[in-house]
Amino acid sequence: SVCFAYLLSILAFLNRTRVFQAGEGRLQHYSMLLDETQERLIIGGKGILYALNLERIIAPHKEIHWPSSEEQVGDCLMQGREKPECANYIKLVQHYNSTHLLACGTGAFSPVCAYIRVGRGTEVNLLLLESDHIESGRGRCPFHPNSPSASTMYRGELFVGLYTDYWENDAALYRLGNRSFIRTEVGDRQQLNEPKFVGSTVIPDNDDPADDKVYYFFTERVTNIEGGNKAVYTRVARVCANDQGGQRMLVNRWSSFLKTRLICSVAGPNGIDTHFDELEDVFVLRKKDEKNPEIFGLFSTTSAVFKGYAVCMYNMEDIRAAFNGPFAYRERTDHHWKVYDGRVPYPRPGSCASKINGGQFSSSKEYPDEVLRFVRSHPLMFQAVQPVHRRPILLDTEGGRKLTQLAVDRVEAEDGHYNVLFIGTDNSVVLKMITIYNKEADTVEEVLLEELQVFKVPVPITEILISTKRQQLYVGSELGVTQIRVHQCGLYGSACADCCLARDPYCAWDGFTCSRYYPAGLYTKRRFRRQDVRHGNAVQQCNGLQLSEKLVYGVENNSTLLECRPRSLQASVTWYIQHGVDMEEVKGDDRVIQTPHGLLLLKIAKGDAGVYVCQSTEHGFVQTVVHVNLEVLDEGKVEGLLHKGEEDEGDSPHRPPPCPFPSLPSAPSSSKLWYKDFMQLIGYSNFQQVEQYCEKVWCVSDRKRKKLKGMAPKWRYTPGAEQRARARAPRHTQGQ
Ligand SMILES: *[C@@H]1O[C@H](CO)[C@@H](O)[C@H](O)[C@H]1NC(C)=O
Ligand SMILES: *[C@@H]1O[C@H](CO)[C@@H](O)[C@H](O)[C@H]1NC(C)=O
Ligand SMILES: *[C@@H]1O[C@H](CO)[C@@H](O)[C@H](O)[C@H]1NC(C)=O
Ligand SMILES: CC(=O)N[C@H]1CO[C@H](CO)[C@@H](O)[C@@H]1O
Repeated sequence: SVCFAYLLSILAFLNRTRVFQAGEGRLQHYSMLLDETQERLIIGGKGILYALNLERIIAPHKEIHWPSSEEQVGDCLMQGREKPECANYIKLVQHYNSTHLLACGTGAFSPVCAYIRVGRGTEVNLLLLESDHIESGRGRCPFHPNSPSASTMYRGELFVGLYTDYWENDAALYRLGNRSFIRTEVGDRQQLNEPKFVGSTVIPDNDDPADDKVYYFFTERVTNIEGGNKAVYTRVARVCANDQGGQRMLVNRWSSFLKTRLICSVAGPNGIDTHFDELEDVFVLRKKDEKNPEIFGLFSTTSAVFKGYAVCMYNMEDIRAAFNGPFAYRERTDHHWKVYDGRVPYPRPGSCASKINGGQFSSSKEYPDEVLRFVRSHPLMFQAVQPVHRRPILLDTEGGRKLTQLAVDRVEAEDGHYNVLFIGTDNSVVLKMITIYNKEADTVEEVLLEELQVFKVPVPITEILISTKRQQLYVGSELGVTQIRVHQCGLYGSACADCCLARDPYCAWDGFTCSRYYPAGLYTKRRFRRQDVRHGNAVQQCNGLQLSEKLVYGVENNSTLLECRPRSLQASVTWYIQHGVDMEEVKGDDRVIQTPHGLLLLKIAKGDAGVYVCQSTEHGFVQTVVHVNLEVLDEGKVEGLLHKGEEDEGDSPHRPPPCPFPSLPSAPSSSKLWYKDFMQLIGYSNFQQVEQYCEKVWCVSDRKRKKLKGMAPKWRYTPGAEQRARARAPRHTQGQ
């Protein structure tokens, strides 16, 4: 299937992708902003901002240059920095208000921010840097181009996690408003300990905006009992968006900062879990219910046991439960964390100044000191957040490639909703996958739908944005940005079975071809669609439509091969023989041998005739690949028929079989020699058409070829066909 997917990816590259290439080195460290209302993709690069057309990113675009001044570059070099670092890398672009974007850059180790005027309506092409209002970017943009940061804009205020200083000693979660700022405590390792910021987002708690919370996702170091600084954990932290800090203490400091651990682990063989603790990327999948998005994390592990990647999914319900649960507490840093079971002051530390507290507090500045002291000394919750199903929805332990980015689309299919994962790698590939949870077995099935190569040369993918509205992905690397449609159903071919087996929730068979699936109701007419993402059951969906069926003639006492090659190489194959509605598994023996090409029957007997069903099993899912109807002719009759075909040109009601199998030496007595038969048999498997096959094998005359052409097999399997097929078997006798 990897090979198949690769082929698809090449095809896909031809007309599904568009690549925007920026100037040399422009996109080394950059930021991307999707602006769906204005149909723009904003990219902040090295000393430059691009505004691309979302529909066609290679259409003529706007750009503005914003380099560091010579003086700034000079200062930067004086400080001993390398030339490439001494530039204005634009690491932050956010919507600021209805007329302006906020952009911040590293400014050659002297962060700067500016407002970019963007057009609306008729001025859609406007892109203007307000160059007389350049502000300091400290606390908004890191100094170093490589430094991790995460930001989100909410009601005109910027929430950002970053290193705020030149030496990268001061990590902080900041909020910068019109006149005020608020941040985590300087140098408080209980709050943040060498964090690597990955993402942040605002999620409402209920219908009261005063309870809206900002969530930050990051990794940090944890001190173990021995006082060493070894392990890394992934954290989710949250603050109230309206936090005003304290009045006498915690002035300009969060009065609501709490954090806990995000777990993503698998059970090991010896009962020891392997934890994926390094968060690589996070994706917040918004739903109609804004309060309950699904959170997806892409994690890696560098455990000694194995290296690999995992995707875990979290419910807001579980995240909230952890924050509403007990606080963690330890007597000294060399003690274990325990549940804090003392008195918790009121209002509950970490809650927002809102109606939740009876409207008693209009601002956190009114909170009792006791509450502020508590939150300051107990920032950690005792309960960690477990992923949905308590396990990853996806595991990648193959090694060889790195997974770097994650985006998720929620797709409605005939049999429910699917989360389609788009996972960026370090070698220009985006994996498009779905995962299916089996409740009964408590297992997760991963289905690789497509492997999309988005750049022609291998390069790490550093950004994936998705526009659900446009059904497009925007995939960034240092080479440029590729726009790619999230589906191309036509690639799965026009057959019902192929479309169904692809299990792509975007696609369904519409009676003619594999095309985009739209749920009923979206269009007035409900169309005829065949789709089964959960099981890929083509037999059920496409029965009587397009199932692969074959008629094979075997000659008594000779050999024949019943071909069956599932599309996926990982699939295991089982053969059945059909008896009416029952199917009996074919047990291999000296005479009946399973090969990678199909079922080889040596020294066929009359009793071998019947309908053979080849089923492939992959990840516990069973698919029927082909039905083969084997008819057995006796040797003498075949000989007779061959001659008869030449003598009798008339329209005989007893027509000869279209294509008997070639002559072969009689079956060897020892099963070890069967491969000779086998090699000879598969030598013909390149010929797909029966006529071609017959020509090759029998070298029939032109006259005869014409005759055979009209006899291409038309047999299709339908229930009860077995009996009919038998009844149809040639009844002529020798010498007729
Ligand atoms: C948006 O912000 C910019 C920069 O502060 C300001 O000049 C502009 O007037 C604001 N626009 C609106 C509509 O408030
Ligand atoms: C900051 O200004 C915006 C408008 O630009 C306003 O909506 C918001 O309420 C202000 N925030 C604070 C904290 O004053
Ligand atoms: C097939 O072989 C068996 C012995 O192996 C023989 O008895 C039988 O007559 C053969 N059948 C035909 C049609 O040649
Ligand atoms: C029709 C056909 O292929 N017949 C062959 C079966 O095998 C014998 C040897 O056992 C050949 O002689 C026949 O030609």
